[in-house]
Formats: sequence, C-alpha cells, structure tokens
Amino acid sequence: MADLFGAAASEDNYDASNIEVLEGLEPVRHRPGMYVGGTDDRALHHLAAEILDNSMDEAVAGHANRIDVTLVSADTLSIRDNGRGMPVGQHPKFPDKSAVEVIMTTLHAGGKFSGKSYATSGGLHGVGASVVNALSSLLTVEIARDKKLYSQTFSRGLPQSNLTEIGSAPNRRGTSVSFTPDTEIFGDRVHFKPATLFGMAKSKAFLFAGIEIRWKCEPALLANDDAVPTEAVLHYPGGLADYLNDATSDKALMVSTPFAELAKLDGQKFEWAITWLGGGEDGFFNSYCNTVPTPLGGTHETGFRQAIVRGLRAFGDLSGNRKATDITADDVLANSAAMLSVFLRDPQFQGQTKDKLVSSDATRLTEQAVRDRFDHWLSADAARATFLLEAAIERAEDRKRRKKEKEVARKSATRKLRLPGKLADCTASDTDLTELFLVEGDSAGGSAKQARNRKTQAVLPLRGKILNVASATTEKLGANQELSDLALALGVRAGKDFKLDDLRYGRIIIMTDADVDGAHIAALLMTYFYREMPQLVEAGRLYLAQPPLYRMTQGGKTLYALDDDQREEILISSFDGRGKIETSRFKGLGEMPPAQLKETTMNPESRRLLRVDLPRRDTIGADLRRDTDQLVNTLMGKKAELRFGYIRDHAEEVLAELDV
Ligand code: 1YM
Repeated sequence: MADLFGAAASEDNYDASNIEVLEGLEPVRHRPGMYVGGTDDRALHHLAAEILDNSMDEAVAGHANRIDVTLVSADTLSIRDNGRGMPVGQHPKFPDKSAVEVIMTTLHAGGKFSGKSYATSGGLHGVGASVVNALSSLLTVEIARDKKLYSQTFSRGLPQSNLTEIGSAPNRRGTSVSFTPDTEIFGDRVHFKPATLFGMAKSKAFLFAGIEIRWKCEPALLANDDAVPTEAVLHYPGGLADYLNDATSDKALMVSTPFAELAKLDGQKFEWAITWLGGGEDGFFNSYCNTVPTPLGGTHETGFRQAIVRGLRAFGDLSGNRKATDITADDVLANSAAMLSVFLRDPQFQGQTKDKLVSSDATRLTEQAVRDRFDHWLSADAARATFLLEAAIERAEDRKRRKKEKEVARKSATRKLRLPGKLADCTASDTDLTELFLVEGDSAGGSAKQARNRKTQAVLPLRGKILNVASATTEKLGANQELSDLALALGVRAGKDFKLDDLRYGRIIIMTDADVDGAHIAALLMTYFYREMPQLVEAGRLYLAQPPLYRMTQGGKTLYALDDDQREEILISSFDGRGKIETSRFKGLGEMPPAQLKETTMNPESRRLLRVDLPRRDTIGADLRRDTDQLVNTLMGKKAELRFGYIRDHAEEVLAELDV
C-alpha cells in the first residue's frame, strides 16, 4: 500500500486524550454558509466531499486502499473505508464520551492539538465530519476496530445513543459514515446528484493510484442518467495520464503522447500530465493538493508553469532560436490540457475555502520536480519540441502586436486627456492589467502609493466623504470637484455620455478603512457608480478591497482577520496552544505599514477582493431592477423616514445575521 507520509503513518495509536474540545455545533447550524459555503446544491455535495476526504486522508497516509461510495437513496449517502477506524477510546475530559462522539460533535476536533498529528487533505484530519453531522437529520457512523464492530447514531449533531458495540469484526477494519442532509438547512435541495458524486469518486481514483473506489447507486435514481453506472470499480493505476487521455480522447492533439510523470522529492510526491490541443481549442489546468482540488491554483501551479516555460526557453536557446526568450507561461500553456497533483506533508491553503495552495516551498519543489524531466522529454524528440516552441512564439508575437495596437490607440486618446493632480497613475495601459484604487484620505493615499505596483496599479485619494448622489441635485452633482476628478481619472463621462470603452482601468477598487466611516464612503461611491455609471458595474469592473481589521502573530506566524468573527475563527483553528498570540487592531489604512497593506489588501497574489455584481438591466427584466433602484433610494435617498421604516422591518434579520 502506498504510504507517502511515513513518519505520520507510524502514529498508529491515536489516543483519545489528544482531541481537544473547543465548542459545540450550534454555530454550524446557525451559519452553515461559513462552514460549507452556502445551503445550495454545491454545499450539499461539499458534505459528501468532506466525508470522502476523510477516507482519502486515511488512504494517502497508507492505512486504507479501498473506499465504497454508495448512494443509498436520493438523500442518503454512505461512505466506507478500510482504514484504521476512527478512535473509539474514552475521552478523559468526558468520561461518558467516546473519541468518536467527540470527533462527531465538536468543531475543530481534529488531530492537530496533539502536536504529533499530521495535516493532510483539507488541512486537518476529520475536521469536516462534525460539520456534516451538524447539518444532517440522521447520521450513522460504524467502526470496525480491534476485531469489534461499533455504531453510533446522531440527529442534527446530537447523539441518539452512546457508542455501542454491536458485534464482532474479526477480519476487517475501517469506518463507515451514512448521512441524510437536513431539510431544515437545505430545504428541498437535499437530493444528491449521482453524476456529481460519481465524478468526485472518479477524480479521487485518478488522483491516487493506490486506491480502489467502488461506486454503487440505487438504480431508480439513474432513470435519465445514462452517463452514470449503477455499479463501478474505479481504479486507475495509470493515474493522471489515464485521466488526461480520457478527457482529450475526442480532441485534436499537437503531440502524440502527453508529458506525464511522477516524481518524489523530499519525501513528497508530484504527479502531472500535460498535452497540447490543436485547432485553436482552449485548454484547462486542473490542480490538486492531497487530492483536494485547487481551482484557484497557487504555488504548485506557479512552479509547474515556471518549469514548462523555462524548459522550453532553454530548449530554444540550445537550438539557437532567439525568439524563444520572449515567450511567457501563458504563451506556452494557453492551449494545453494539464493536470497537476501534489502530495505535501503540511499543506497551507488560503482561507476557509481551500481553493488555493499557498505553501511557499511548493513552487520551488514542483519546479524542481518537473524541470529535469521536461528537459528530457523535450530533447527526446526535437521535432516535437520545435513544433511546440514555434506555436508558443507565434502566440507571443500575436500578443505583442495586439498590445502595441492598444497602446497606440490609447496614446492618441490620452494626449487630449487632462488628469487630476492627485492621481498617481500606473505606467501600463492595457486594461487587462490595470486597476485604480479609490482611497479615503491623503494619509491612506500615501500608504497606498507606496504599497502599489507602479506598473499596473493607480491610486486616487478622495477627500473624506464624497457627495451623496442619491440626495443631491443635478447642478450640485455637476459642480462637485471630487466627482469630476474621479470621472476624469477614469477617462469617462458620467451619466448618459458614459462609454465603457473609454474606461482607462480594468478594475476600479474601492479601498476604505474597515470601520463604519469606511463602509459609509464605500456605500456613497457605490451609489455614485450605480446611478451615474451603471454599465461599469454591470461589466463587473467595480470591486471592494478587503483590508483586515486585525493582525495576529504567534512566533513567526502572522495572520490577518477581516472582522471579529474571522479573528475568533483564526484564534481557534489556526494557532496552536503554545506561546502568546499578539493581536493588534488597525485604526485605518493610513496606519498600516505599506508592506502589510500590499500583502493583505493590494497584491493580487495574496489579497481578496469582492466584486460588486449588478445584472444587466436587459437580462433580468425591468421589475427586478426597479427593486434595486428602490432599495438604493430607500437606503441612500433624502427621505429619512423610508430608511427608518426599512430598519424597523429588517432589524431582526440583520441582528440574526450578525449573531447578536
Ligand atoms: C467514512 C469516513 O472518517 N475514516 C477515518 C477517520 C479517522 C481515522 C481513520 C483515524 C485517524 C487517526 C488515527 C489519526 C479519523 N481520526 C480522527 C482523529 N472515514 C473516516 N479513518 N486513527 C484513526 O489521525 O491519527 C478524526 S477522523 F480525530 F482521531 F484524528
């Protein structure tokens, strides 16, 4: 059986006392969105992924090689593995509770408090199980361990019995979890989609050649679903290469065999498969860490891209092709179909959603693993390598030509343009790259100017509160210096003369302090854009920056929190019990050192932005947009009594949302 993390896998006897009890499950039922990203179809399948990930962790750690995924009925899923079985011992702090019960009823009861534990797929072993339990009307866990069979049942996170020995299990070990999502949480959206589950099981099997997944589905659920079998054994010794062949079987390819390999480095595993599509088709890049998908990529993807582009450039160098130095990773990878799967000992993901890998060594390790082998692959078939290189050079030349054309067009436009004095403009002109930060006050403006990337990021400081567009007269609007500077900087005119093509920046980012005044200024600016330049908002070009309110450090580790909730969350789940945690509260952006402002709020690699979404008037029907108009009027308009009425009618919801 494969065992990637030898050291961790030897910790066979998980002692019940290592599981620390932190809090009950009420927060999960209270705010499911925070734990599973919503209460929709995606969130429902997220529950399945959490349980499957626990079984995969056990497999990746070398303790299991078989997982059964069975869709028992439309709303009941059962997942079983042949691993060690969850620990069943008594918990010392709760003499009447077993470790299983603590794992299933406690948030963050992963192995991480033990100090000896290892983090695997999503980060912490078993953390998701309690969340799934909290959101299920019925959940049964069965454990075969030490030749005995145990069972315990829960409803909405509450145990319906103690852990009970229900028989013997002389020849097997493992854990089985069967659960039914709660209609109180998900409404009538509790029906699993066989195709989604089957796809999930299949991709796990592709990602980890050491696992066999047996899929079963109640035939009645498959009436219109011929792509999904009622039973299947999923086992792909060929790994990602198998997957890629499968995914590109109906496509024209530029190369006859993919570049697919597996490498071990520093006791960690790197596997990839990449091919190039012909006929102008767009490619894809799917990446994973410890079998968890990373749709936003991250450090492993960066390392892979670097290896490929540097490898191809070096090949060009050797074969005397001077133009090879100009190619970028995008030029080489635009039409590639690629899969990258890394297994890391202690992966670091960004945020709660785990969509992006941020482990810093991953770039270097992945590049190192891929580069040598890519050089070999290229030199093994020089004709093939030249073909790929020439295609990339062609794309680079196209790219440069388009850029030049755009620049010429913009230069002729900017020559006539007068820019406001306070604007610190960026040097690039390509709106695919550029952003304008609207900042509250000169002091924050100063920090932002130092923190920005001069090439792509412009900064316009605004003087405190701008005019409230929703309650001002047209004359007042026209005479307002602040707003006319804003329009000038954007390169557009407000109101009916607005032209989206004139907009000088790709993104407009409102960056105000993380306090009530900041929120007010952001609301005033959004109102301005909504009223005067709705096309800009509809095009998805308006964003809100997310500056942190707190900075927390323990030892060498620094994390930032956007608000009090997130601070709590981080205190509980991201620091260990050792050493003092220092927390500081930022009073405003102006007080934040530029390096921190850059890291937390401005650098596209590490920041988070919220996009302001506004469906186009012609796509949603007049009624819905009238509702939006009315709401903006109520909240921002002249009539205070409308606002008062709104607060009176909606205070309950808001308080519930704020957890007061
Ligand atoms: C169908 C879902 O949860 N399998 C599973 C979970 C655990 C273990 C084995 C396990 C882990 C460890 C030691 C360890 C969990 N353990 C924990 C906790 N399948 C499924 N299989 N012994 C058994 O991590 O050291 C949580 S889940 F908390 F003990 F770490």
